[in-house]
Amino acid sequence: EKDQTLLDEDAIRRTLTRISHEMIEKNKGMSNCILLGIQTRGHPLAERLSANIKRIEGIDLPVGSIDITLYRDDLEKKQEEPEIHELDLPETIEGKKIILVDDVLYTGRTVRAAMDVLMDRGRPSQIQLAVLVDRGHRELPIRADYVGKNVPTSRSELIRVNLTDNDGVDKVSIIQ
Ligand code: 3GP
Ligand code: 5GP
Ligand code: MG
Repeated sequence: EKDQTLLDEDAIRRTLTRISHEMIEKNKGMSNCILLGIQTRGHPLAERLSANIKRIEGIDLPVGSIDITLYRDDLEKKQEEPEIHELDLPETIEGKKIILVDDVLYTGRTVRAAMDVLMDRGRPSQIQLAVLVDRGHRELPIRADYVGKNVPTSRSELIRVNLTDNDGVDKVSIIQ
């Protein structure tokens, strides 16, 4: 197993700081926004972005989480509905801007399923997407508004995302 570090602790912190500034600029101050972390590791990332935005802009952004099993409608040609294990919304999403946060963006199917659920639960005014790593290989016309790092990968490579909250260390690496 070959393991190459892409982002260390400092790089992750700086990347999240940069994305926080991008969010504040794009949303002109962030009023009416909700951060929604995709479990597992999207959730602590959303909490960190919220803390950054509090520090920079002085605004308390609500953070929710969504736990979703990977949507696969191409698995052995079997239709599979996205399985939502949990949706924790801090408040009504009606008219709100929802910013989805995930660790890795790959085919785009997880994000698509998350968007489906949100549209069922109300009418957000806008949905945006932030990811720590975009590893390519999209199977749907989905792109992120905020990207920590673009990492061209082969399908057999794997991005390992370690966050202190789950893994005791902050580190992103690529595994061959
Ligand atoms: P996460 O829950 O923090 O996102 O899906 C469980 C874990 O397996 C994920 O952690 C993710 O880090 C890892 N993982 C690696 N490759 C894949 C993949 O192709 N699909 C999914 N769903 N998870 C993957
Ligand atoms: P997608 O639905 O875009 O194919 O995959 C996105 C989800 O799968 C993310 O929640 C992410 O955690 C997980 N995922 C896909 N590929 C990888 C990968 O290489 N590394 C990690 N850590 N997660 C991945
Ligand atoms: Mg994830």
